[in-house]
Amino acid sequence: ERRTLGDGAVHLPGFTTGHDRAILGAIATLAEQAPFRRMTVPGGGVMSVALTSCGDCGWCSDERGYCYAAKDPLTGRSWPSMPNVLKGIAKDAAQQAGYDEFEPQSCLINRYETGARMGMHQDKDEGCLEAPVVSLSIGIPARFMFGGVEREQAVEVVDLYHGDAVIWGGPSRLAWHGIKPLRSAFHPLTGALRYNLTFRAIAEDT
Ligand code: MD3
Ligand code: FE
Repeated sequence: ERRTLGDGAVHLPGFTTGHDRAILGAIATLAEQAPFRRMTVPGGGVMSVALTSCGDCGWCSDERGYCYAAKDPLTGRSWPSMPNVLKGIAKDAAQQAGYDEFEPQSCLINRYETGARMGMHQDKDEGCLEAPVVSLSIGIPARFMFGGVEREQAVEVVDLYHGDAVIWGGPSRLAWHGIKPLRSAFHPLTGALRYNLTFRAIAEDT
């Protein structure tokens, strides 16, 4: 099944079906090498979401701002390489949405506990904004807020469930978006947790 969520946003409900255990196994192995951590944001707040990354670089935040860095600031080591199982699923999802050439360099993995949220933001630290972002949702559901390219545009709420893939390309690539505080729920594979994986192409000089 393939739905259109918005201009350039393609939703593939249940896309990861059959790969869930492989995805969760990969996350567990990655987290041994680059643990989930909550990062500080400019202004001094601490994110409620815990995150880690794999691939050539990883998304980082501190008091000074956001960037993609080749080394994990927590361990001082390079981020673990992107597991082939994850890269393959992301490339297949992108292909379904018409992006045959998508080559993700980085995968950001967000981990939500009950109450964790992500405020409205745009993703534009990647440099290559022509490439889509592929997201995979695993575990308990989340209420995703999907706005427009302008901050003032109306926000639509869309539920994202275990196994859903969404490919954010075209005009949706710069849409404002966020996640409402996670409601308490249980999923047999993750317990009370939700994971979101986002695969991104990053320009060299960012
Ligand atoms: C639309 N993550 O990591 S996934 C993020 O569920 C992020 O953890 C949320 O926003 C999460 O930056 C939302 C859906 C998503 C991800 C990336 C996007 C939507 C996007 C990038 C551009 C446009
Ligand atoms: Fe985002």
